[in-house]
Amino acid sequence: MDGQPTFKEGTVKGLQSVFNKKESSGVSADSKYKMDKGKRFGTAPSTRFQSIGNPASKQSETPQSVPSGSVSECSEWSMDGQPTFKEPYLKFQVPKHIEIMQTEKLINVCDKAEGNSFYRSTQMQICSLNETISRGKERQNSAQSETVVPPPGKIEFQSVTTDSVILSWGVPKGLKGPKIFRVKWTKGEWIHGRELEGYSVVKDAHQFEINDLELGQRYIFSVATDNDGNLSEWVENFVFTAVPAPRLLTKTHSEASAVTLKWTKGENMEGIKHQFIIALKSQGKEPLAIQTKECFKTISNLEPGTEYTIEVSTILIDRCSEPVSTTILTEACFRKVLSKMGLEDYYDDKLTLSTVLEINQSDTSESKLESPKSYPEAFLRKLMMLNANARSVKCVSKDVDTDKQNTINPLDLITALFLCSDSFLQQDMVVKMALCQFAVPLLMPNHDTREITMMLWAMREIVRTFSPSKLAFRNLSCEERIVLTDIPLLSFVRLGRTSLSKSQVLNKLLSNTKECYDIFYNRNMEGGDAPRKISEGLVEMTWYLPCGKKNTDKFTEPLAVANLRGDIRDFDKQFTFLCQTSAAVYIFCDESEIDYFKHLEGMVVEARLLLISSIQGKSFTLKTMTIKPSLKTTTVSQRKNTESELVKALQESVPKMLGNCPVKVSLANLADTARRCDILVDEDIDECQDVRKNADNIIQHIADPSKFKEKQLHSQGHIWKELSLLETEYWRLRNAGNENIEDYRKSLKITEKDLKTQQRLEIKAAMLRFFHGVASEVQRYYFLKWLEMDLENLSRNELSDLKDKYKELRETCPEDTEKIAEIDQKISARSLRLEHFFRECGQLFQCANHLPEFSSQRKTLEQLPVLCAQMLLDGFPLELVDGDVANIPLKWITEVLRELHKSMHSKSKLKVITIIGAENSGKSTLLNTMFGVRFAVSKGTCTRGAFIHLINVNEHVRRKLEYDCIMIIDTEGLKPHQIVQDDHSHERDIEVASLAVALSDATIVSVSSDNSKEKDLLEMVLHAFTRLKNVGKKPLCHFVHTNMSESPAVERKKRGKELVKQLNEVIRKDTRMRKANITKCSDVMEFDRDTFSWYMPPVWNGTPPMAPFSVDYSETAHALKKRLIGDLKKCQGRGDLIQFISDVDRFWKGL
Ligand SMILES: Nc1nc2c(ncn2[C@@H]2O[C@H](COP(=O)(O)OP(=O)(O)OP(=O)(O)O)[C@@H](O)[C@H]2O)c(=O)[nH]1
Ligand SMILES: [Mg+2]
Repeated sequence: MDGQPTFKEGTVKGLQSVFNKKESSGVSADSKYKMDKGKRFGTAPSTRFQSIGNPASKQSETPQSVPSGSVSECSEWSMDGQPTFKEPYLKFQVPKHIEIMQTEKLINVCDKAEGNSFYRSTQMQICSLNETISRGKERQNSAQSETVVPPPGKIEFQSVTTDSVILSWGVPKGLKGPKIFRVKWTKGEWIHGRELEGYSVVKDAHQFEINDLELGQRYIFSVATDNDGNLSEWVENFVFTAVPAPRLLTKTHSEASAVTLKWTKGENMEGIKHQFIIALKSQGKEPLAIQTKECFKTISNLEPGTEYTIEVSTILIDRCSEPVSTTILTEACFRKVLSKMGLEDYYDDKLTLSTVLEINQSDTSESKLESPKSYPEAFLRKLMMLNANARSVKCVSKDVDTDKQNTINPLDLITALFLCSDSFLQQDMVVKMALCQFAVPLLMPNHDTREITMMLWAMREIVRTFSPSKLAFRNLSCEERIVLTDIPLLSFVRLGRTSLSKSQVLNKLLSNTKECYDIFYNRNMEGGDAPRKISEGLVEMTWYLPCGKKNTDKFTEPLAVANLRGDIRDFDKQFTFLCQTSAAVYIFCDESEIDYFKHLEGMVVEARLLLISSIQGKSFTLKTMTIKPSLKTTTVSQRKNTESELVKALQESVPKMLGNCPVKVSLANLADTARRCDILVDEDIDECQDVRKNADNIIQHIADPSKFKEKQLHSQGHIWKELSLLETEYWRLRNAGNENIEDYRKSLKITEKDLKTQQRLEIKAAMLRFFHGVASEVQRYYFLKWLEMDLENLSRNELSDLKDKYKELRETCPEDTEKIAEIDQKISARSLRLEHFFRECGQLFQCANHLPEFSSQRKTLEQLPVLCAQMLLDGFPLELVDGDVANIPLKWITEVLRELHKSMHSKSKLKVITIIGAENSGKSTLLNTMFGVRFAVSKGTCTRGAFIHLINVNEHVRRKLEYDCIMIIDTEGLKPHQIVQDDHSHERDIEVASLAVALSDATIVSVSSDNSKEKDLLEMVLHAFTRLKNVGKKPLCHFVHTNMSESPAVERKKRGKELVKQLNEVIRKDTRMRKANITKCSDVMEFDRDTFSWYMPPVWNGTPPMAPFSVDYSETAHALKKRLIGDLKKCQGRGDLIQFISDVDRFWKGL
């Protein structure tokens, strides 16, 4: 009561003070010197305290050094009254003037103390600052009039945690030399009269750390300057120790208008009564706060498709912790998202391929994107033309807000389109996306039905050529249907949000070149940062395929790579599926979240698990993780500080993870796992599976394609071949010699009649199955697709080898025509594709009139043209000229086209575009790119004969263009060195080209970049143009130079002029043409001197198979298409399909 500190009940286990020491180890004076466990006051947790050296006193003379953070317990007292510390604890110096009498609990009674004494609670003095105080008092008394000890500056708190505080104070004004400060603190409102929590003396430091405080409590701190025993005024400040924040906040469920969250209590909160406050924030909305006692909460009435930041804090009495937060995106109102993109009608009534391929405004005029409703079409049109920029669709407005509203994440766009497309358009999109090197959907979420679907059917059409190490060293490659190929699967997923873009890391990992391809769409790309509303949970897939060149390939073996969009916590099914199917799963996560994996302990995981753990997104460490029997992580790489270091580490890790015998699986075999994980498989629907059996049934009976054709497709065998010879001879009179033409033709007719009697109309088992397969309208497309794919699988390797040999011979020994003819024959014999089945249909149909009029078989056969017409409308090509016999089954074609005309309600005014040119010069590829069609271009196929595709003109532009559809004719390549054969079939290429030119309104002539063959080729082209007399019109003509590297416009113009010169030169030297009064190329074709010559860049932007399709190629093809469509309008009218039928008949016979 006399202003001296007294002791209350309790025990002081030790009294320590730590003085600022400069560590001998070189640790700066700022280092924290930790005291022993500290004084324990009453029931309060032990309090550790540390003084933190003042940088200004670094040169402190105090000799002892104490290692930073060492804690010692005061255990005995030295003779001079100073406490010492037992080994291994270090000795601390306690100021001499503090006389420790006995450890006791302290209370502060010296708020305005002139000196300090310490009393036991029994009021018995146990420690005093006797000497100092008395001396101090004296001095003070005497100096009171002279000097007042300046107090320390304001107390500030450098750090406040749940159990520690670092306080600092300012330097006392005007005080020189070493300084001593007294620090005392207590819990509660007032320091005066309260039980002291702690007391310390700090020398030459202005900072002090106190540990082991109670959480969420108000602490008052007082500091006074001690100048040689004289105390200044006490400076006071208070602070609340932090309340522990809740932990592991996760979203357990979310839908359009509600979300359920759970979390765990903060550290050390067990047994302490507290609550939580949930704050809900969203841009443009009033924040909302909800209080709860539980560790979970369902929040309802949220806005669909909106991003919310949710913060949860602990509340302890009136104190609130720091919040833990998470951002959630409520599920969008699915239909609303579709409606924004103008797709709502297609969710129930799916988009089809033929609609997408229609000619519309974008082919006739420059149209700008005006709203998100135009995005789907813009994307699809570009994708159909294999434009690798297809995903960058955005309408630009001047207004930033409108701009933001119009932005749609391309992943949402792609998801919406897949959900609104029929299975065949899906297949087509996937094939084209793969060619553009876009990742394709593997697991497709439907936020409407909450189902997830494995897109196996959609991926079935992807065929890729690559060169794994076992083939690379022999310079070979293989062509494989990717879903049937056993390839190890690597999955990449994330836990929580990561600062790093997983997709971008993957793009860098999988790109062979420095310039990385945007395989996976990522947040750094246009629209990539827009919130994903319906594509969360999407698993995309791509493949790394080696080209076999050491300097190019990043990996020598093929890899399948899956990428889950969204947090694994939200997409359990997808994550489980990936863990069960992948060889390795790489998980991006933050170090602080690793505890989450405890949830997975004991789970059966087939894949090796790897963590790419980051510390607040700043550095990354690769760790392996096992969760059985319990969670264990092992670091396998040093810390990587940059993205490129991480990519490099991953590149090294992948082969190591896969080892020598990685788990390889084909996607087709993963369907069972998907079903077990409650994931639907797109091809499980009845209409797809029922006809699969039919197709399988046909395939099972094909051991040898050529024998199969002989036995099961016998109508197209030798009789048809001989009949074709006779027919064409009847029209062309090649061997008539001097014989009377009438007599000669009569004799041919007699032979023909004989042959026809030998024709047996016998429908074999395979054809019966085929008819069964195509009978149902719903199932037809599935059946044809199964059969087409299965047939291709059957002979792909053999045909691919034969085609390689053929190509090699043509290039190295073009004069060895016999050998070339032999291989050509083999290719023809071994080929078995859909067109062979349709040929058989044609032949059977042509003989149907041999059957009794009302027989069921005849009825079936008579239905075939209708089916075939429907197929054409659905986007399958039709064989116009049978490449094996060099003939057109005229009756059949006529009937099919007539049925087509009927199906189009007699609105079939058409224009015809054809392509002719050098073999293997990319003709089919160009047409496919221009019109999105599917002429055969795979490694093992070459076009034989001619095929047609029909493209509809959209209702909106029909009137403008004045035609209803475009017929596209792809033809067999012209071969400069003719194959010697005795049956004139070697003239097939030129006949086909001539027919195509005669039928066309516009002809594209494809000239390969190989100059040595250009002259021969131009000669053949001109022959094709002049062979048919009396056609009555000249087609528009464009010359396309394929595989051209960039050349300046001036040079192109020059080359265009040279080309005209070259053509005229050929005509001048050609006697046949001169005879026909043709003196210049403009006599046989229409062309614009300045613009008729086109230069197509190489199709691949880099080295395939990892290179994407060239954007330049696609855009040049688009420009050509637009030009042609515009020009076609100017051509004189040619009538409708009925007219076309008669043209085919007239021109084929008149060749
Ligand atoms: N590297 C490269 N390959 C190309 C290019 N254009 C086409 N190809 C490839 O060459 C092969 C043949 O292309 P097609 O489009 O079938 O050529 P085509 O002229 O129709 O061939 P035929 O019908 O057999 O005369 C295919 O594998 C194409 O992918 C090109 O510019 N560069
Ligand atoms: Mg072709």
